[in-house]
Amino acid sequence: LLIESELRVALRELQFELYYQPQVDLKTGKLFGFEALIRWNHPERGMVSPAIFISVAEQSGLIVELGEWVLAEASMFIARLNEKYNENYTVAVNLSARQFKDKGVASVIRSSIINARIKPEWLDIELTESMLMGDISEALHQLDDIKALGVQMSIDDFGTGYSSLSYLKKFPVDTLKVDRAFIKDIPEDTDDMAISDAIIAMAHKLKMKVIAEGVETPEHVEFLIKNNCQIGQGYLFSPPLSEEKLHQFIETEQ
Ligand code: G
Ligand code: G
Ligand code: MN
Ligand code: NA
Repeated sequence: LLIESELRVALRELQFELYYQPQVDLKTGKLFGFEALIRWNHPERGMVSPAIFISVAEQSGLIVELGEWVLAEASMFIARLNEKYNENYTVAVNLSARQFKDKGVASVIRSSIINARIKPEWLDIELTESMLMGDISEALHQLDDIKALGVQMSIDDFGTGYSSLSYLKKFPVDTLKVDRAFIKDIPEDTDDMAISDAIIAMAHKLKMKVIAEGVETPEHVEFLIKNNCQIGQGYLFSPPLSEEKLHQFIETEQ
């Protein structure tokens, strides 16, 4: 596989970059945190989307090394940022299924926290529902090991996978991220509004925060505020940005 050997070179030559997408408090507009999203700055092909290379990295096992780089980089980023602005912003990092299964994942996360000298709660680990199903007791073990570090944990793309609601309450998860599939057709699609409303209400009853993904219009915001969703992420506020562009965003918006 060409892309696999290219990925090895890319790791060695640091052709990767993290972009950060702002997450905002929907009522106040105040910045809450960021999601880190990897980009591959390929010398010939330009910016390559993770949608193309993450699965190759997973299959080849390179994701473990790449994931370590992402965790280290995101941790150093949030250290710089919170120092500069004297804030407690969070940075969410996507974990892949293969990384999550790796026995060493908690110690990798711990090393990133220690090296960057950050508060563990500044780091938010994003998992998907499918990663938590299968061997539930094994998943719970991993979750508890990671949670013991003091980081936050989120379930990404919530509602699109098939997790069992009976396990949801057992997972030490702080936040549900409502998948943008349920947001995009609001306010036209009344079924999507019913589902989003139900997810938000359930999350709150389970004492979890909710982040709506794919917030693109003022109508989305209006619906989410009305239904008590505190935080949103999407193109209405900002696309994922390079660290340099992010400083401009913070200094002009906040
Ligand atoms: O940023 P966006 O374009 O296109 O991301 C596409 C997909 O890649 C998303 O599903 C996102 O979760 C995933 N992704 C982005 N960055 C990372 C990363 O650092 N690790 C993993 N495992 N997935 C990522
Ligand atoms: O799968 P995950 O939720 O980790 O990845 C987030 C993905 O959603 C990234 O590819 C990011 O670029 C993309 N994204 C972020 N905001 C929006 C938005 O408002 N609309 C759409 N269509 N995609 C978005
Ligand atoms: Mn995500
Ligand atoms: Na998502």
